[in-house]
Amino acid sequence: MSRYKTKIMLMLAISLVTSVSWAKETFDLKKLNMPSEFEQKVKTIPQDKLQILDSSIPTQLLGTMDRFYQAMKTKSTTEIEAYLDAMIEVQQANKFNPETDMASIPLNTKAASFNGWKAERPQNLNPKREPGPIHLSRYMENSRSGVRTFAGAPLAIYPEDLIAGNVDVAIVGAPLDMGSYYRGQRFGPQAMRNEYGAGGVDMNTMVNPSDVLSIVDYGDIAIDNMSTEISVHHVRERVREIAETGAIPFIVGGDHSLEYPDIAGLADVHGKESFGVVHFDAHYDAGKGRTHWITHGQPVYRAVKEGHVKAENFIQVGLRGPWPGAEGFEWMRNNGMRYHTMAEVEKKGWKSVMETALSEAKAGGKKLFISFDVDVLDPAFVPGTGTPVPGGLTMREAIPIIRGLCTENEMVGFEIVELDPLLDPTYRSALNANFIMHACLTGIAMRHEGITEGDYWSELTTEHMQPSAGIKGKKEGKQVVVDPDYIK
Ligand SMILES: [Mn+2]
Repeated sequence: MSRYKTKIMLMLAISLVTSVSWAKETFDLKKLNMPSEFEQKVKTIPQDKLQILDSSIPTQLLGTMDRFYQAMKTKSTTEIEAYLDAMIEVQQANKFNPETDMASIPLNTKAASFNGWKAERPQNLNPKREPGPIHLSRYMENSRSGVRTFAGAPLAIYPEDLIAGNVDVAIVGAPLDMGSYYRGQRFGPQAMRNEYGAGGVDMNTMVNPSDVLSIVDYGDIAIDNMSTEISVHHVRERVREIAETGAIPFIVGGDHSLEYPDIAGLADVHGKESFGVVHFDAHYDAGKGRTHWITHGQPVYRAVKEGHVKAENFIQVGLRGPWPGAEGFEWMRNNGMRYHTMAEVEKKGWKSVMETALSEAKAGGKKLFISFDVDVLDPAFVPGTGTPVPGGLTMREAIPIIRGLCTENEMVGFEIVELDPLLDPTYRSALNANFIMHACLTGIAMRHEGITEGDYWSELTTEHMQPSAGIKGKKEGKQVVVDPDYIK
């Protein structure tokens, strides 16, 4: 028997077995709740054809089952059967067919440069230096001088640099955009390095994370821009490497596929189910059962499914738009997941929703990871993202909750994803992304200084204390003395 014939026989056998086992669990037609008029008409149609009515195809075509039955009212039995056959054909066409489909295009494992995208330079070619963060500017204070880095921070290249520098936060770029069909997120890290806002004092609290913490720019993680699957594996290794030194990884994407390797890499170090996640996003990103196992629409499902984070320690904030439908919300409910939609914000107000989310994050009693998709912000603030949805958070809403979460919880990591500077010819998307990152850096710095209340405010910047402060200043000789010859 030829190999081809064997294959056909095997397929026949498989389909026979599956159809037999399928027939055994007899399908209950009652489940369909068919209107009696329709039931009468389809009496002579084989029952296995009617089973298509239990799939999503009739509602995909006609919206609701009511509308389907309405449309069938004027049809004859023959016409209905033809309609069912057509739907069965659609169902079959959707499925993987080993005869015509390639499940994957195999990689060329013979390529001399198969791992070229991530192979490391031999370190002995580098000039000798003491390990530790390297400043890329010859100037003391001008953070715009030298080479641009995240938050104007010094650079670190190897884990030894993180250890020697006692680094608290390592900000690392992950320029991956293959997980999104709207590309350009790979330019996120360079846009955030070029824009300001991630460094310096925070006026709300008068805490300066750049002074309090040892922060570094850890460069960009190598990405195979032809493959999300291969890239996420390497991202996981690099996130793990940072966390192993005790530094908190801040991952700058890149698309939201990164949430999966970021969470998995942290779970490798801190332990599975050892931390909670607050996911800021217009979308819930818990898609499942798709052709590709990992895309920017599925990291949440994958992280939960592999057991890195418990659904009940997962909080979603900012959901809106057309996705998910009821099924997605039911999945979250059934798995103990918390969610705060923009609809809830409309109903209860931001302050109330923010307080609930903050207390839920703390109540978990776990360490925390924040996943911040910039599309949680209104497109007015971030037009530079691939899947914008109107009606989002303002910067004034987002900043206090991020700062609060990073102050009140022990952070294991933070990611900011989906910034696509190609879609925003202005500065604002990257600027706002930097200020969000700064809010979390500030929170971590506050905690470092012993402040653990998320709603802490600097008295100096929130109360002018006049006239008493001015009177006191005058008494102490601290007031400006008028000099009529000033700059003459
Ligand atoms: Mn997302």
